[in-house]
Amino acid sequence: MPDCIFCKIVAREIPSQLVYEDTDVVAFNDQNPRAPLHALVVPRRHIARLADLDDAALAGKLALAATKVAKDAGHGESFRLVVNNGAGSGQSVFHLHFHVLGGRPFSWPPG
Ligand code: DGP
Repeated sequence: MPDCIFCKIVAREIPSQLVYEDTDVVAFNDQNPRAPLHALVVPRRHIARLADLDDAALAGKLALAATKVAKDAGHGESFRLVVNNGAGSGQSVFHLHFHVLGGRPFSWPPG
């Protein structure tokens, strides 16, 4: 997707701090971290929103990659995954991404 910032990160056209990659999934640090660990786990192929994801295997790979990122950062026992789906939920980049947050306490319910 030509104008997608996360497609450009996946393609290494713009720099990021990669923390994980495999054939289907890439994870990199968020540029505006909200916790000591704040990484974004994305599919390599462009999928705009979670609601557009229809590949169960890829969904599992994203979840497993997110867990690995948390564990590798030393937060495997306490971390949070967030997916904003749609502008009304706070999604600002329309390439599916799981936020992986860790390293501080989290309140519930989220804001
Ligand atoms: P969301 O609001 O759920 O769509 O989250 C988008 C996140 O993407 C937000 O936390 C900031 C991050 N972000 C936006 N542009 C870039 C970028 O160019 N590089 C990196 N590393 N993160 C970005």
